[in-house]
Amino acid sequence: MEMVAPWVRVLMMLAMAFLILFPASVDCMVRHYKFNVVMKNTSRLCSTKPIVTVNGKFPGPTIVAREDDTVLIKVVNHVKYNVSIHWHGIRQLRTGWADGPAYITQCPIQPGQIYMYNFTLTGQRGTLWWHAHILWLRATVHGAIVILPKRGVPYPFPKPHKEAIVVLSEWWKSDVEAVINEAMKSGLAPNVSDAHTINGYPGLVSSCLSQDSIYVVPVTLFSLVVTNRTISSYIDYGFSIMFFFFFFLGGFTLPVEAGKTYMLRIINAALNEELFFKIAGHQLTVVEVDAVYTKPFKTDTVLIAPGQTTNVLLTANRGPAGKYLVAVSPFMDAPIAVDNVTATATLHYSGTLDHGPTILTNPPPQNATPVAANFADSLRSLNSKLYPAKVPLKIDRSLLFTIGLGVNPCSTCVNGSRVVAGINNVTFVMPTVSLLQAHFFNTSGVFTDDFPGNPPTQYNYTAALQPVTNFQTETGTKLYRLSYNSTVQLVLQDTTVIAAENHPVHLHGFNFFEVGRGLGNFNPKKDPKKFNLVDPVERNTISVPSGGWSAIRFRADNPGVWFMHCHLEVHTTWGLKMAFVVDNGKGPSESLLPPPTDLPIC
Ligand SMILES: *[C@@H]1O[C@H](CO)[C@@H](O)[C@H](O)[C@H]1NC(C)=O
Ligand SMILES: *[C@@H]1O[C@H](CO)[C@@H](O)[C@H](O)[C@H]1NC(C)=O
Ligand SMILES: *[C@@H]1O[C@H](CO)[C@@H](O)[C@H](O)[C@H]1NC(C)=O
Ligand SMILES: *[C@@H]1O[C@H](CO)[C@@H](O)[C@H](O)[C@H]1NC(C)=O
Ligand SMILES: *[C@@H]1O[C@H](CO)[C@@H](O)[C@H](O)[C@H]1NC(C)=O
Ligand SMILES: [Cu+2]
Repeated sequence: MEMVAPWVRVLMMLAMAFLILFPASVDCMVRHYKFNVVMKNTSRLCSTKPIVTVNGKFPGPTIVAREDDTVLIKVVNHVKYNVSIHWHGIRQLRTGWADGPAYITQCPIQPGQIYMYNFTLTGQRGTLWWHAHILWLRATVHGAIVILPKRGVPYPFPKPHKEAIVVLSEWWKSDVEAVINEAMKSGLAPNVSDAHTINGYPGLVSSCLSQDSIYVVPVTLFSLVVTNRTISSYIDYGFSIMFFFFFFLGGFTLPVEAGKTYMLRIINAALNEELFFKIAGHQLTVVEVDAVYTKPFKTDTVLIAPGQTTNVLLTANRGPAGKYLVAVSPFMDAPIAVDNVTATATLHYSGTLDHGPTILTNPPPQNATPVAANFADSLRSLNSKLYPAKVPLKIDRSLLFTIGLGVNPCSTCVNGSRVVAGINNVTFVMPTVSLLQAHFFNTSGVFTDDFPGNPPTQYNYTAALQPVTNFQTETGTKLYRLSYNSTVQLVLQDTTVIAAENHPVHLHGFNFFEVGRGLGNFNPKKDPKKFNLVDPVERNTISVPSGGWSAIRFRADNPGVWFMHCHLEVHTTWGLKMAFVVDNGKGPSESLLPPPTDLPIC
């Protein structure tokens, strides 16, 4: 037997003690977390500002649980803003009250108030994440959710030596709420961010080189919160994932040992930018996206859109020593301004001198459409016996939604007009009470269920030039009603109104299969013949290609009100959003549960 440190032995003994004390009962447990939403002065890019955080951390704490566990998160709002938190990608079967988007499934948690999110993890395993779902607070209010497989169930790939969470984000030197408020007033696009971050740090950004001083702060990647089971879950997770990271102020460092394989759980928490992720000299093997296993495939570049998560295996096969650059850069293949600053981190082989050279890599060009398309085309569901792809084959509802920008009159705006966005020419208007409450209590006057299932007028959606007559949108709080368990095919069609752009569309409450994608206008006669109905990728957020379309399918087996929106925050703000209302079924477990007693009121 290998020599183990005394503290490891102590932990092992404690683990055994717990197994004796809590036999089998640990099969599915209740995990308690407390999220204090607090301001925290934070310095990046040589300047300091107060940011909204959970528990003073940026990125916020990681939630760790197993499939079948129930998670209770008590959110306490200590800031001046209204707050709500979304558990991005969690199915929330019958528990829409815990989904989180403000004014969709709940009223906001007002300053001084508390709300307990209560949900069970069913049929999902992998990486998801949580983020604020109100205003632009998710810029700094976000963190990882790790769903481990059920106890004793292995990953469908070789067990990695260690795991690490890699949260990608954007940083503005200005107050983020001031950035979007300024844009809403002018009717123009908001300022792009000043840098991207990897686990909170931009790395070597030339505009700020005074941060070379190295601070080494060991930080555990997961924070297990005070609970009666703290120690058991610590051990439970600790053995598989205990992993210390070192934050250098000059950037984030990922320590590896030559010959070992690591799993990176990558999350794009950026507000407005799709990102490329690359590590110099190393191939990555994609094994899971959005908490669904994929057929493993090797790539040197990962494309990840806001809202998406991607697990990759990284084999440290370049040793025995060396330092390799990790680069995160934007993907934008439309004439739209983005933050073009590359964030950097370092892959550091153990035994390498800190001051040695780092092997560099060039990020793909910003407009590298082929790199992006190649990545998207490589994704396939694992579709194994244990993890089948249950693609709906018979379709009850076939929908076509155009997604894109528009321009509406605005007398107080800079140009007398404002940029808006919409779906099927509807710019969604947020209600002042929650849609789920209005649905559950049958309150009239909050929404209508006449969202158009097809574009109200047909035109060449992807024409090089759009006539000005296509610019204006209609406004309203319109929902699309689905009966329980109906199967839906939804074609998301980008438009070239103002400009074609790649939109990462996120559906709450469901996973869907992307059965097809293409450029130009969707052809309902020809394109379905090429659909992949065997092993299409299953996920919760899909990047619709710029000037193209993506066809998704899902089964409406989750009663409630489910938001669907572009996960570029600027487009959501401009109105690229709608919701599905899914009626109750007839069976005993086919209806929405009643609201919890502490549900915030408006
Ligand atoms: C942040 O710093 C300012 C100026 O030093 C101070 O007034 C404020 O109280 C600090 N805020 C927090 C949340 O620590
Ligand atoms: C969480 O919700 C379940 C129903 O889904 C309920 O039985 C349980 O009491 C709730 N727990 C708390 C702490 O509210
Ligand atoms: C946005 O950028 C403009 C031009 O650089 C600057 O004048 C303005 O102050 C910025 N707005 C915010 C909120 O930082
Ligand atoms: C911890 O256990 C005690 C006694 O069993 C119980 O009263 C308390 O509510 C539990 N706390 C949590 C956070 O579950
Ligand atoms: C917070 O939410 C409540 C309920 O919707 C609303 O009345 C209030 O105006 C909001 N506060 C702010 C500062 O927006
Ligand atoms: Cu979301």
